[in-house]
Amino acid sequence: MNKIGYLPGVSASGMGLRLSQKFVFLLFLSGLVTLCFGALFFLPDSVRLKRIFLSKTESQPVTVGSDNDLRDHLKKGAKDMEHLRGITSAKGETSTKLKSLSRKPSITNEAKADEKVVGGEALEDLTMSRSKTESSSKDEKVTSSSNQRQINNLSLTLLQATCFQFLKGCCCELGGFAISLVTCILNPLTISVFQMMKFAWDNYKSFAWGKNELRPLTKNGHIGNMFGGLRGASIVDSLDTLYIMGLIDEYNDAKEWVETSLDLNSNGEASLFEVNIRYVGGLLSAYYLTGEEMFKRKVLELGEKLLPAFNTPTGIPRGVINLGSGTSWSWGWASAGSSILAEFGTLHLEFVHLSELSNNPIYTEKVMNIRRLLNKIEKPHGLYPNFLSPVSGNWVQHHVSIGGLGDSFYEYLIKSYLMSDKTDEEAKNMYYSALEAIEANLVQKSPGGLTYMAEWRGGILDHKMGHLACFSGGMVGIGADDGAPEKRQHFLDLAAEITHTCHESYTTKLGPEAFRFDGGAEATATRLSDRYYILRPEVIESYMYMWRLTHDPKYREWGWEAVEALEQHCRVEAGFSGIRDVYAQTVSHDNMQQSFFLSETLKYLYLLFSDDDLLPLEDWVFNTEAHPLPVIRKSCLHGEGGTHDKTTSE
Ligand code: DMJ
Repeated sequence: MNKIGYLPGVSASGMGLRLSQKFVFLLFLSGLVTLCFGALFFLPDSVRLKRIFLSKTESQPVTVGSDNDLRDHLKKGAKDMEHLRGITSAKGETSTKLKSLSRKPSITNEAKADEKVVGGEALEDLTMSRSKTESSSKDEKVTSSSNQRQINNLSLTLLQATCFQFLKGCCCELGGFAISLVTCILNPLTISVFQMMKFAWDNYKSFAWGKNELRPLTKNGHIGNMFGGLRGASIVDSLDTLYIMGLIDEYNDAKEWVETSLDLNSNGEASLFEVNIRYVGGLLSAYYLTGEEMFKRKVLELGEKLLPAFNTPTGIPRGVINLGSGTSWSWGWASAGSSILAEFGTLHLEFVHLSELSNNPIYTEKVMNIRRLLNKIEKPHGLYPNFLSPVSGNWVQHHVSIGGLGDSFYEYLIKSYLMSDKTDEEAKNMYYSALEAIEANLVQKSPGGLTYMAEWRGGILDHKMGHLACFSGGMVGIGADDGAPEKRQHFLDLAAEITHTCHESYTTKLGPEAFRFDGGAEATATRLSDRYYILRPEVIESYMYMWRLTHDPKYREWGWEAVEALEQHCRVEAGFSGIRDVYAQTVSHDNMQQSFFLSETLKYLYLLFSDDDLLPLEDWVFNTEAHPLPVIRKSCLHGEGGTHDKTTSE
């Protein structure tokens, strides 16, 4: 029966509407039709209409014959896109430029032309120059083709999202339609990230569905060995991003796959850490955002399978677990059978929520036991080394890093405090003591005035910072409010300085895996082996937090630079790919679309360009894979209220 039939006084047929109701409805409807189709007719080139409304075979082939034609296209595109390029212009102008982006984008050139640009002529454009001055004119050129593609994409997405929604024709969807239309028109920045997500997802779905990650050059799936027998890492990692962006059909496909095909009875060597941050984190946040019980069932089933990893003399879990047999062991490469700080120290947020959802304290007990041991063990200069024996409970090596092997342990200390509604004093104290030790021993200023966090090897400083360590700008920022009040500004300054340094490492708008500050280097990778970029999120993550904390427009400006660079250098025919050398003249792709690109990089970009009330930081804490988990309100810790009162997600 038609839903409308249930409304009192209104018959199932529109004929039963009163005249005034009919009039309002028709007015609304015709407004939408006019807007939708008017948008098409006001667009500059009608060939595009055919491309949108006709199938591929019916549409007129667009030929881009000579290089001159192509250049004409590029020029035209560049002109139409001036307002978008303006975003990366002089600082003072940025906020005006950002505002100017709120005007409706217009379609410029042909998608076919874009393809040609990407595939052929643009090879020259898709190069990266190491020096900033060398690269500037090239960047201009690259920007025009990318911008042209961007605006086509924006317009297409706008038209698809709005017209398709409309043509579905359901009255109750009109509200959603209006909202997406407003969002599209008012915020082309978020819609371009939305479009990137859709592109990444669609290609994953076409070529790698059910596999862990997409190989976008060879157009096939990658399974890898991090998740044991678990599959669909990109699906689980994407659930919340799709949902937040309003990609509801895509979210529904993902949900259905999780329900019918995510097999948790797998055998194989899984990383406890990776399964926790991606699968447990992804399912938890999908549950909290949508309220779908199926996600809760799945995550509790998975959580139980992780528990045997903690069966060690100290309760410090080993890094690898067979989810089928429950046997666990340490990574072969970790010295003397040790466990890794960033791995066993990055379970707290998810495990506390597993206890919340299951009403079983065991998960919280496991992570509190880790916390206790770390709190009481002696620490060299107050620092936490990266390797610890799960047998003796002693440090195995004195290598300290805020980047790889250490990073998210520090992140989870402050986030545990925030997620506990600021009641977890132990986490807070451990965080600020650790930060004090980091500042005293690791934080350095380069000759060029850049602040960075060096690594520490038994007392000797290694003047290098990893891309992974760039999350720390955001971390120091979100913790600024809760330390000593007189240090608030100091922490905000430190956060801003680190984020600035990380932005500096993005010489070519994308940054290397590690960069150095010795031998004359100022945030540049000096080793060939450090020059790759695998679509990592950390720098953008810090932009997002710093934007939320300061509203300094430079963070959005920097985020937009990253969007452009991702489009120019990482977008390939069937998805996004990492690149092998951020300084190389000719781009070489690594053929991998990492699942964290969908989960983190694109989500942080989307949040960076969205209003602060989309997942407000007072109510949500992001796990290290950017899966939002709700703050657990104080009242529930004292047993007040049911499950539904416990979090802020409802
Ligand atoms: C992600 O899986 C997580 O952010 C993790 O904490 C570190 N590495 C990747 C992204 O770079």
